Amino acid sequence: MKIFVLGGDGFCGWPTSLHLSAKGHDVTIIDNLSRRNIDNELETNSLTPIAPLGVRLKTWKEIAGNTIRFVHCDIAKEYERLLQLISEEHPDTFVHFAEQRAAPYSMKTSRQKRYTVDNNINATHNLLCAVVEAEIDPHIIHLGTMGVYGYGHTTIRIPEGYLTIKVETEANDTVELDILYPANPGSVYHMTKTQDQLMFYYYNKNDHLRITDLHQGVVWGTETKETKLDVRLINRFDYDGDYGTVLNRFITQSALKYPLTVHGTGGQTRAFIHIQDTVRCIELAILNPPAKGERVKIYNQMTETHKIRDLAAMISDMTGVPMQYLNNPRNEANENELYVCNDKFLGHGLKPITLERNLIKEIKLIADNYLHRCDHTKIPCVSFWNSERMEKAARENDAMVEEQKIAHTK
Ligand code: NAD
Ligand code: USQ
Repeated sequence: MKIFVLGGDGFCGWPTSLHLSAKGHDVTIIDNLSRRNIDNELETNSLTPIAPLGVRLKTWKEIAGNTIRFVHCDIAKEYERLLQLISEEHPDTFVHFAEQRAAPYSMKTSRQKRYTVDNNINATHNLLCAVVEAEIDPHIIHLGTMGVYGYGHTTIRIPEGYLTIKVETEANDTVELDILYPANPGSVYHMTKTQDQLMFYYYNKNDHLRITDLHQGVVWGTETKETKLDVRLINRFDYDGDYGTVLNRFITQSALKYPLTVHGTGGQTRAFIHIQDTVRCIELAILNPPAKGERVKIYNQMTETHKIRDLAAMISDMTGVPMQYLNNPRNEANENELYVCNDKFLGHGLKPITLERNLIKEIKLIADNYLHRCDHTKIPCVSFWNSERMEKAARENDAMVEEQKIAHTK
């Protein structure tokens, strides 16, 4: 299959590109390298030493004998270029990762809020629009988020995208409707993903585009089967306060013996998936495309749920590194339950990598190889969802953070 991987230089996109190429697909990466530029802007870096994309591709050719092509293109801004590529190449499948994906980054200031909206909404819309204009019928797979459902106190098991509801009619009987699960974004970033859903709904209805939307949980881990083959293929691993996701941050912190940074009570429940399972799920989605005329196919791409404080306690028990409870910079519920339906991927044969059995391996990988690259000053989360959160943290947290820093350097 000819596959375009949009955002193929990123944390999920790079291992996916390698895996699809290893399976014999003809892969082209389209990326504007904006993620690498944001590292420069934030003066931070991946904990793992990621090679320039040209080196990554040359290494893959050396090792696997396969060519992955690269096109530098900003799909949110360079519509004509994207259209030309699609019209000339006629890809069978698109895997669309090309968005600004960090919630804290999207909440920093009006500049990052506006960038996230401009980039993510235009990237998705340009892709849909170009596919229609090129008059082709590919399968479009998008990486969405579990965060579109929100994190209320619900005891409902979250269905895969659609909710069946019963509504009373004017004639006093009831009709059953399948609607998109009500959107409840928790950040500007998550809001763009809820907007993506509507664009998919519309282009599927109007232009019969075949679309799969993967509502993915928090991804953890570093390496996959292919990225392990050579150090120049290594995947990125973010640990900083903006891009580091919670479990990868806890893995880094425990290796550093830096008290684990639990926001609020840690009663937030989230869904998780290992990066190797991400790659496998995308392959399964490619192998199971929707039929022409079928509504947008939605999968919940996650394998387990945990409360943040339970994860921190699990790692603390394994490593002896204490936990610290910090004022939560985010405007989110202190406690929530989360029950998620993920039957579709399990039905396609996914065998999940479990957190309990693999955490120690990840901690050891980081501790043994990359800790010297960590800049401790980049660990605190300094993006606040609103001014009340910022003021409260400034009043109560600073002293605590200072104490932790001192304890850590002793
Ligand atoms: P990432 O930031 O590492 O990768 C995104 C890639 O897209 C980068 O290489 C970036 O340069 C590129 N990109 C961004 N905007 C672009 C544009 N306008 N044109 C071309 N390229 C562009 O992010 P990731 O962690 O790999 O996430 C990939 C996707 O998966 C995102 O859409 C994200 O919302 C989703 N997702 C990620 C996670 C996670 O925990 N990492 C969880 C759920 C969903
Ligand atoms: N958290 C901590 N301590 C930390 C960092 C985070 O307690 O040091 C908490 C946060 O407050 C939040 C939870 O952990 O309650 C998850 O935060 P996160 O940064 O791991 O994940 P999130 O911001 O939700 O975003 C990540 C990805 C995003 C993806 C999303 C999937 O960056 O691209 O869409 O996970 S989901 O969470 O299911 O919406």
